Amino acid sequence: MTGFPRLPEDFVVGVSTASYQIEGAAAEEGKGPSIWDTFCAEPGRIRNGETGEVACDHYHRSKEDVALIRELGVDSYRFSISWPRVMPSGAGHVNAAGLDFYDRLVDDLLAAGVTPAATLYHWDLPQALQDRGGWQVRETAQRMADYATVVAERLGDRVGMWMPVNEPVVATMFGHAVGTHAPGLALGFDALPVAHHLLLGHGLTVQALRAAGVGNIGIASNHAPTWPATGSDADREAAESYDTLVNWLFADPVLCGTYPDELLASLMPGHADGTLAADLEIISTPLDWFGVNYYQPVPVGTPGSASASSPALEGAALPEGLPFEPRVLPDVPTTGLDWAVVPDGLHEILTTFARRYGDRLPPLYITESGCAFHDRPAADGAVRDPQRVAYHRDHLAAVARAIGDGVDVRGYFAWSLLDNFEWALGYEPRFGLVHVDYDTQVRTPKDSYRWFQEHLSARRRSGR
Ligand code: PNW
Repeated sequence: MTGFPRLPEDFVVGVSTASYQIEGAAAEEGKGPSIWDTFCAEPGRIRNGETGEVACDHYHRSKEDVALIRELGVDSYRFSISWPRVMPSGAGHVNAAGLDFYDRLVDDLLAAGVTPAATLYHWDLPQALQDRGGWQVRETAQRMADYATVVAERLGDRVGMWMPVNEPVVATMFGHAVGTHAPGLALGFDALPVAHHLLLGHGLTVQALRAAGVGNIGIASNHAPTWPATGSDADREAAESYDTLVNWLFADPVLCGTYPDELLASLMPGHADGTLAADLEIISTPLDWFGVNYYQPVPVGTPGSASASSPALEGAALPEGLPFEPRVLPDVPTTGLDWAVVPDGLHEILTTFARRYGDRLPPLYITESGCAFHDRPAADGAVRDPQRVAYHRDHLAAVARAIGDGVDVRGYFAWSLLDNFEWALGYEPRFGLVHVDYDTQVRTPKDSYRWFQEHLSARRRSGR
């Protein structure tokens, strides 16, 4: 196996998961339905009609999973809290069994010497709130802050890192613009208010957590370097508008309190009545750190080319009349999902953040990076995933290079601990360091798990 990149002594190495993707127990012990329960029940939404009803059955196996995390030797575990498990109808009544589950998980992690890192919203909105307009209405942002207060009062003394929202860009674009994720709305540009309300939910939650005495708060925001498909002026312009829409529309308001573009700002709620500025103040409440989820760079050109559209779009039809078109990156290695494997893209997005935001940028974390393949146990029971070992080695090395270039990066969370429910793509793509047999729920550490384990324990022995 190959070497582990040299990283600062106190650099955090972790693994991550999300509630709907691993927990199962979708209707147990008082949990209310989420928009993903609803979405999965609609025919044709999820590959092979799969659902998160059982998933990795983590709700009943969290002790076994914490043991896997402990044995892996990571510093931290990033998980998400299911809002409808804690508040079945999104507001008001609190489900004691739900809070108890996370309370035990946090205690078990601490007993294992692992720092709990909690995401409050990883896309599983209570269905009852969707019925009242979901993220299309401002009210949901306030409900999120109320929910965060309930969680902080219970877990605030023990959770080491907090992320209000995971990937507002994917929730906006997939969930509301093209409709391939729950709640399955294809609103095109009319999805922009959703972005604003998710960001407002983030900001109000940061304030609620601070008011509850909780610190070390960030965000887990997906970012992709955007590359013009060719050197033509038209492609350059197309790439720039895509970049604005998927990267800076989400990072600028959080880090600078502004939208990147006057036209986009003019389409946001509150623009006409002058309340937008006050919202942006809330959205830019200072963070202790900023988390980047990184998967792949995206080449972008003008619409109407012969080249197939980006695999990241999962076959979704884009709204008509867009000024850009995501493309496929030629001649690079790809994952089992045909996602491009480009470690340099991680170095690039980190240095781009440092340059764009300068002194306004808090320390960075990589809150997700990983790759899916169709892993399965060999005859001898081993799960050999040399491509995943190389993926994490090379992406950690890209982080080490960014640190060498002066970017303050404090940690890297591999996506994911376990193979899990990959949203609309179901169970076929396997992102885990641990293989899950969905018939038996048997967990089998892959070679990539062994690789992390070996190097993390060596790092620990040498005092890093
Ligand atoms: C993230 N893209 O989603 C999520 O945070 C995870 O829940 C998910 O399992 C993981 O990445 C792997 O997909 C993304 O198309 C979904 O670029 C799609 C994209 C990126 C991230």
